[in-house]
Amino acid sequence: MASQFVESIMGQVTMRNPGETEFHQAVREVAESIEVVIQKNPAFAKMKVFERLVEPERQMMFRVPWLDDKGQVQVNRGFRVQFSSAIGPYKGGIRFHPSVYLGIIKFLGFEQIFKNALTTTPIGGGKGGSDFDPKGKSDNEVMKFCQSFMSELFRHIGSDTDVPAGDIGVGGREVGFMFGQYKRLANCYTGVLTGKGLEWGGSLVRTEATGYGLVYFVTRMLQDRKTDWKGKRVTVSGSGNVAIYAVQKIEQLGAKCIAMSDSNGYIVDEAGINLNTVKRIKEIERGRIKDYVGEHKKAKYVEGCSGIWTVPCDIALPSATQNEVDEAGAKALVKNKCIAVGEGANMPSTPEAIQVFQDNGVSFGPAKAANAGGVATSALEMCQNSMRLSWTFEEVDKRLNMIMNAIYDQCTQAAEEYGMKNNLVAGANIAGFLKVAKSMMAQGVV
Ligand code: NDP
Ligand code: 2IT
Repeated sequence: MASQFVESIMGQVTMRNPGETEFHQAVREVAESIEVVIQKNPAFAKMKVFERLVEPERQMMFRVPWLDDKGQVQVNRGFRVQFSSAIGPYKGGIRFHPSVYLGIIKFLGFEQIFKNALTTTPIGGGKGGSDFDPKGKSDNEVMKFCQSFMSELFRHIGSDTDVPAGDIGVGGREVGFMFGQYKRLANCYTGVLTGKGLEWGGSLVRTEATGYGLVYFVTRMLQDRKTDWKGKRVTVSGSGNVAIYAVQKIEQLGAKCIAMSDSNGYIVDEAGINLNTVKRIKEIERGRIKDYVGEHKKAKYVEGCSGIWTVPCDIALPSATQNEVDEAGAKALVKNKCIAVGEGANMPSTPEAIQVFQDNGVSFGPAKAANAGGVATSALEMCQNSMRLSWTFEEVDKRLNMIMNAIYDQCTQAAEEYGMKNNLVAGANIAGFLKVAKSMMAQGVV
């Protein structure tokens, strides 16, 4: 039964943001978790802290015109939602994918507020993107698009204002093109984007950070079950930045990845997926996961990506996109005795799927906490840029590991304090919210 607080918030949010279903989903989950906090702290209710948080501080939508290789004019739509600057400059990635619309950017920006608060670093929440599809585009077209996108975005961002980074469809190549255009327009060399190349202000470990951080977080979940990665069979959906480096780290810790996917289908390799092949296909050739079976004859390819959850595994790391694990997928994982799910992607599990995991004793690490290693290392990149120096790989990796452990501790402690022991969804939402809420209370009605 939904409470009056949740229903009143959702009434407002759905009325003001019609049709933005992913945003509604993200807000509902946080509202349900933090209701107990509001009850305990009437001042938060009086000062309408949560009602303010669900309204972005500022949102931009803009035209992105560019010329393709045939000389034809193309028009895309660009977005940047600056959600909350309560604890630091807006911070969050940029997504280029044809499915992007305001509702997706808002769900991502909203979640980013609490994720960033959990990282222990001083960064606010924001997100951006475009419905541009980099797939099948030449480098020249991607550059033209990125330059046009930044020609509008540059006036809204800055190293102490809003610091974008990568997300789906935005990696080192795109960050490079956007940075080049920013620098030219602003006449200023600052760490305005993270995920930069190592030669021009990037941080070691940022490429690996989300996947590594996810694995560090799930390590703690496994420790709580008195087990570890050794000998575990792991399914990792997606085959992009997050998925690849999660697989690299689990292999180092003695587990084996048996299935990966892209938006067309999934591969199963019982011998353990050969990560070098996947890296070459995805990072260099920009090919499809299907290409893998051409080189590894014992592996099989299945068309359609949702069936990946029916592959028996001990641990699942959904690392592709939102709502990729539904109730049926969750039930298949439970049936096959999966013991832990760590979310590498943002909001990959539907509310029904999360319920299935929680009802069946599957350890569940929610995205806001489990995938925060990427943005946390972005904050470390900002720190190094401000100091104009660079730390070693070991130094950054050590800090990332400490941060993921600190996030885990905050989540478990908040869950326990508010009577929901072991519920990391509630713990993450509560701990993230408390930090932001206290800052908002101190800063007055803004
Ligand atoms: P990439 O673009 O590197 O890879 C995305 C992967 O997910 C690809 O394999 C892609 O397949 C697949 N995918 C994307 N959209 C869909 C879809 N609609 N249906 C099925 N599969 C899809 O992105 P990242 O690895 O960076 O991001 C993956 C997830 O992790 C996202 O949810 C992102 O928000 C989240 N995340 C990323 C962070 C980062 O630092 N990069 C940090 C924290 C979270 P295909 O090639 O077919 O499109
Ligand atoms: O969802 C995320 O946390 C990211 N895409 C990373 C954001 C960042 O600013 O590094």
